[in-house]
Amino acid sequence: MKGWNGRLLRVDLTKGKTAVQEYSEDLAHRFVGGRGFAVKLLWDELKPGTDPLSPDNMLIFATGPLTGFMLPNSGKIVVASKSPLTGGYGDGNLGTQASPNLRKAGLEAIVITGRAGKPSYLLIEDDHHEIRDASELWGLDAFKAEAALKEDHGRAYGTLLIGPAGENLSRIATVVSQEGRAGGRPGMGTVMGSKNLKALVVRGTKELPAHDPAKLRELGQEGYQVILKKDNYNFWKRQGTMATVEWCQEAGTLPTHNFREGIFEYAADIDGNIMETMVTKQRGCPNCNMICGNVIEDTEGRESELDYENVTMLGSNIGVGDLQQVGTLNRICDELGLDTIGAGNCIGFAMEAAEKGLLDLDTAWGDFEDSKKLLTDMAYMRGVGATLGLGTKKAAEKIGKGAGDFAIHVKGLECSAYDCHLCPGMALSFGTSPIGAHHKDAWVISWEISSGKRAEYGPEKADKVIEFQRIRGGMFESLVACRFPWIELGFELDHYPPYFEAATGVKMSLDDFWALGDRVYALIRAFWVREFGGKWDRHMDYPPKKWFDEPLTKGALKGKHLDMEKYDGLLQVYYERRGWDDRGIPTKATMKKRKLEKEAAELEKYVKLN
Ligand code: PTT
Ligand code: SF4
Repeated sequence: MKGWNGRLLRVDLTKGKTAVQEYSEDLAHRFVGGRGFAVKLLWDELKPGTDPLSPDNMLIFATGPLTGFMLPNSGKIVVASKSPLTGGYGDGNLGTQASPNLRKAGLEAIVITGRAGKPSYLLIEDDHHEIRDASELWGLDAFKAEAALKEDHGRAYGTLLIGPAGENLSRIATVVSQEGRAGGRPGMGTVMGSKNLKALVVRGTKELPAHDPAKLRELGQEGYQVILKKDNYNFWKRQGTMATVEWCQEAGTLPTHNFREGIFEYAADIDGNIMETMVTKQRGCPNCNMICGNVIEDTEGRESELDYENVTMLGSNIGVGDLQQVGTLNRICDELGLDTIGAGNCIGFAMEAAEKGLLDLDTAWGDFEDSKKLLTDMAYMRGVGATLGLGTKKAAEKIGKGAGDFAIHVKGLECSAYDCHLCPGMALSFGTSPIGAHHKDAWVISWEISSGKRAEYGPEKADKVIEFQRIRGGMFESLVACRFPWIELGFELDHYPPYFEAATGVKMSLDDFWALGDRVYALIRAFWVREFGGKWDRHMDYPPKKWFDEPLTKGALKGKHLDMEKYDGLLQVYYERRGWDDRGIPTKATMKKRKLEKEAAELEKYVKLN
């Protein structure tokens, strides 16, 4: 096999053993890499009903066939597992030096099972694989632990690690890297902590097996040039994702006070324009020439790397209208290894619960000191943080008294930063995302608002969600390349099939990539259904109740809310287009079309397929 090393590393932390395994060409050709590999491995090997925090759960890190080559924005990695937050399939995607290093160590993926007897870290140096003692790192925040590992091993080593949130099994813990990159929102850091695994440290120096190295070099150089010449390049370099604050404020979709208002009085104090005046440096992922991580000084003079989601969820959603304060909350999340989106939702939820007298908590919207304390308590799972750190769904179940009505999540994963009271297409995107409410698979909101049919529930919205899910959730997550060149600068999708062919020698058209996306989606859905069995129900694909029942309270969109019956109709169109039945389960014919006959037979053991 060219393009793929054809090898993955198995790590059993209970036994303290590692082993390299060759995988089949069929896996490479049918599932490509990244998310495709992850869901196939989880489907084949994880016993249904496994407790996500038990040693039996699998934690997977997977690169793709473009990783490690000098191709635009190819320095990312997928981290996946059965999620302790949702009980279903979970994954995330982050930029890290560990990713190209892993491929150059001759591996595409790492599959970790078991639980180490004491805090440990995994060291990979080409063909040397070792589980090492991490007792001295345990308890350190992610920045300090990373610095210690780099000091021991050198700066050329890539690291993936958890902070105290993962160690203490906060369910909203992510995996972090490079002081500002984080991924795995559905509790991937929690799973890592449950395995007593503090970090992965990776160095690879081998040549990658390219099908056509000269062509790859030529295509890569050309791709970087095309990106540099894109019209939006300079603006992107100045503001990155932070431009979205202003845009969302204008569109009335800025999460404010736990997704109640859609506009924020102090939006201009936390947006990309004000950030531009404060930026001290920029950081980003490997192999990228459109670096987008903007760093400012927080209230204590420390570096904090801002992104739209972080700033909104820790800013307007909890009422904090000072960018340096938001920077501090963001920095705390990165140090603790807490997902900013989950954390901002949990604090917003807590503030609303306190306001309604449902939670014994003396706080108010915008209270910076309380927010800092809540973050720390959620990471260490102490005090009220022990409830909130379970995520909004489970916290609401514990609190009772109708608290679930304002818990903003889908399937247990908190919504990212788009208020959808008047965006049914984006609500469908959250509803049908394969990991719970995340915008990453189908960010249709910009198209929806500019379409002139924002309030409508027409079938074209289901089509658009599927189109985006194929591109973003299928192609980019399986190639494991950053989607920003395409979605933010208009870097043409046609670049990717030639990259793939030069790397692997395998021809895949864009249509073939969409088919890959559909296969991955069908299998992820099968995974969820197998886990939930008879409890699976189409209502799991509904967005938060609040968007239906509690109209927006401010601004031009005051009074707007989603319509339950119309949403259900849109969901039905989505199911029909996907070849899924009324329950949202792929039919036998669809599984066959996606070349998943064996998987369909397995699924039939749990539910009857139509
Ligand atoms: C991602 C989610 C996002 S999505 C953001 S900001 W965004 C938050 N970032 C966090 C953070 O930072 N620290 C922290 N402690 N928690 C955080 N939680 C939130 O996590 C990220 C970029 C961004 S910035 C986005 S959209 C794009 N995401 C991509 C993706 O998902 N796939 C892909 N092929 N390309 C992508 N490119 C962009 O990458 P999750 P990163 Mg992140 C600090 O992983 O779990 O999906 O959650 O990886 O290296 O930081 O780059 O406005
Ligand atoms: Fe990373 Fe930003 Fe570059 Fe994407 S555009 S690869 S998120 S630095």
